[in-house]
Amino acid sequence: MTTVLILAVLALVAIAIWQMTKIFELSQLKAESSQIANDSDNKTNGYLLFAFLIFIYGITIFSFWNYSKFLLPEAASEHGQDYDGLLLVSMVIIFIVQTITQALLHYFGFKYRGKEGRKALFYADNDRLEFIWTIIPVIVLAGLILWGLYTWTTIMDINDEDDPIVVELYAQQFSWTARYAGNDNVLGDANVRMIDIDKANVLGVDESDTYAADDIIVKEIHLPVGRKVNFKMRSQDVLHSAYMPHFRAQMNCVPGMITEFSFTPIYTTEEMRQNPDVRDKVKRTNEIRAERAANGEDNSDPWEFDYILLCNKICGKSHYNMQMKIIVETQEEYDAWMAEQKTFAETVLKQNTAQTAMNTVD
Ligand SMILES: [Cu+2]
Repeated sequence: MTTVLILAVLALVAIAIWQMTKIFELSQLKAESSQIANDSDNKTNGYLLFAFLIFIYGITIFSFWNYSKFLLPEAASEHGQDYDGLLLVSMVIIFIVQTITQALLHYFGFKYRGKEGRKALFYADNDRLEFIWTIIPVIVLAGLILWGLYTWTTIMDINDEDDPIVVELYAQQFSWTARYAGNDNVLGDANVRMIDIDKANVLGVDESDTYAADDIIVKEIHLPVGRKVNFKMRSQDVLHSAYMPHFRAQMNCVPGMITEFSFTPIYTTEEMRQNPDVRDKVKRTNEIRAERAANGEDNSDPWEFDYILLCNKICGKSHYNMQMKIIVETQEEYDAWMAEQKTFAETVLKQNTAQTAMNTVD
């Protein structure tokens, strides 16, 4: 921050000096005014245009070369592939059009630069030209928009086809909790007003709702590969946003309402760890971490790739801490994990029964 301020002050001082020298020059009243551009000024500006063109092409190539590796790896969900395809085509079109139009713009700026005795041509209009440069963007943009709308409606069409697993994502400052709908695959009713900390009913699940008994509350999401998941998001306090970047999924979590997102994971965590881009990223990160370890700094444990759920709304001081691991595995591994989990009936409700029994004894 201090560096930015110092730079800003230096820039302002430089501008002030420049302006003062200009005032000084003007006060020197010469016969030939230096304020009117002559041929040599125009030529210099013409060449500067080319220099700027080379600069923007150069910085584009530099950015591609240096920063492409920071992009997300291949999408790990079915719809994510369509989403990436749409983005890629849009970016390629923008890139080509930008490269060509910038070259033309700068070239003509140079070619028709001011020259002693040269007069601008008065050219009213050309219907044919205007038609061409209107119709081409119209067709391209209409195509992209229609394709985008189709992709959007397909992604956002959340339905119960193909027997999806129902999982609730519960957001609160500053953690995530997931609730599986259990054997009946129906989530029990829940409301923040029913939160009962004494009974450890932290999600406010309705204890009298029979659908709630087999719900499973966890702090780590496991998903079987190839099976559709319908997520239902809730928030306890402020706006949060459930963001699962590798699955190209994001949905706001809004207090007082249930929002939804659905996707089908297509690669297990193990498979994704073998992805060349992921391996490269893990390798780079661990090189940095090894260096930190050598210097005895924090955050130096070797890192292993895992899918992740993040909060993507600045929801408070510890917002950065809101994350939960997602493990995509085979159906067998998922079933084995699920069998180990305790249901709402086995945890909160059982505690209730014990409490009531104790109260009766009293
Ligand atoms: Cu948050």
